Amino acid sequence: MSTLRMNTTTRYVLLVFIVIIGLHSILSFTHEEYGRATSLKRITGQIPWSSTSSIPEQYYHPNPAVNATRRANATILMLARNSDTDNAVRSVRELEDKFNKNFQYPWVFLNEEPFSEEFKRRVSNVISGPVEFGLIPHDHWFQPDWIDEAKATAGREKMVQDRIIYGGSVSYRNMCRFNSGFFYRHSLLQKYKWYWRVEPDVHFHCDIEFDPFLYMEDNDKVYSFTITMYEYYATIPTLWDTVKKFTDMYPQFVSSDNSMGYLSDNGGETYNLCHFWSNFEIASMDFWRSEAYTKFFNFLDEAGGFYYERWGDAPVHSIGAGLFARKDQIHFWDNIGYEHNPYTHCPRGSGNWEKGKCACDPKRSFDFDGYSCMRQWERISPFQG
Ligand SMILES: Nc1nc2c(ncn2[C@@H]2O[C@H](COP(=O)(O)OP(=O)(O)O)[C@@H](O)[C@H]2O)c(=O)[nH]1
Ligand SMILES: *[C@@H]1O[C@H](CO)[C@@H](O)[C@H](O)[C@H]1NC(C)=O
Ligand SMILES: *[C@@H]1O[C@H](CO)[C@@H](O)[C@H](O)[C@H]1NC(C)=O
Ligand SMILES: [Mg+2]
Repeated sequence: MSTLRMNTTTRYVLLVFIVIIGLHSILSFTHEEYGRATSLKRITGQIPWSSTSSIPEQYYHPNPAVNATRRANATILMLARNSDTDNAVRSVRELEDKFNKNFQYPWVFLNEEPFSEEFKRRVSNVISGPVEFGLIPHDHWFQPDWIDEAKATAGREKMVQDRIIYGGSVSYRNMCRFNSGFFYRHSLLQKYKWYWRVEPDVHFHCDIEFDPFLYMEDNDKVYSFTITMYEYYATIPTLWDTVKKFTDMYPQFVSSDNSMGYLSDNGGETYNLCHFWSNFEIASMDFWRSEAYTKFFNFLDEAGGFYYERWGDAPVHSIGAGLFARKDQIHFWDNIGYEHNPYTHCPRGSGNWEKGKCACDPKRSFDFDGYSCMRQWERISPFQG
């Protein structure tokens, strides 16, 4: 009986094998793309364990050495409104699943209004470690009295006419100014050096089984990003002139190994609008707390461009980090697959996509988009994947 079954099985397996080989040959000849995707050369080129990652093994979890003693002085930070509850919960849940369940870094949520019980309950339910909810002090959020409201109104009306995104919004301007110069002064954040900024409704497409904070600490980084792009000129027409006035006054703050080659195509005369997309940031708050950045932010704030124009925290952070830090202190995370509508960064470096089990399509990564500033970044910091 059993011999007969073996024979039947063997014959069956052989038949299936022959059919597959036949199909493969036919497809390879008739479909060029199929042939390329399955050729032996290509398959072996993609074997994940033969490739390297840009993050050394020691930062990966589980690693007894990391697990036992080392933790970064870090928090995960989200600014949100009560109306963001559903999207906030989704972002938190995703980052917990992909990263924080293995690390249990504390979360901090900030809002200029008290968080609702519903927000706190829903968010706490999906968090593995400690969580705190903070109220933003009035003066850190709202438009200061010394802003000329007539001028600010005229600026907003012009931007509405010109159909600039968020052009008519005061609350958006409050948010940009807060993110530029205030969040790291909040009392709940004083006890931390590092933060990871997360927004409602973002997506993490890969497992993040390494500790990005410790990597930054050990490698003397201060700022990091996943996506870089051009800013809308109409939101910052006088920003660069203001920056130049500041650096003329305080040349001692500008790093001799800065990222001007990323920010400007003509040695600093004009801004090329490149910036790190700040809805994702892993960075040092001590860098923002430094004398250089503090004086820089105050100088920009006094110029009033957060309200007369619509200066974003992304160009402000990018210019601050780009000028006051060394370029090697700014890190690009190829291996963090990240999406904020409408753009996605998907890992492209050797083995990063496989190692992170990424769900995104690397071909459609924003890095390759004409609107990406990756070329400008790689001009000063060639890609090492
Ligand atoms: N508490 C609070 N958070 C805000 C407000 N406006 C925006 N945010 C938060 O600030 C971040 C950026 O806002 P978002 O609407 O996503 O701007 P976009 O990403 O530039 O389109 C998100 O984390 C929002 O939840 C606001 O008026 N109050
Ligand atoms: C990490 O630490 C926890 C608590 O100390 C322990 O239970 C767990 O087994 C450790 N995991 C690894 C991989 O070392
Ligand atoms: C964490 O960093 C903050 C800001 O630099 C500092 O005040 C605090 O003492 C640090 N905590 C630890 C445990 O090192
Ligand atoms: Mg957003």
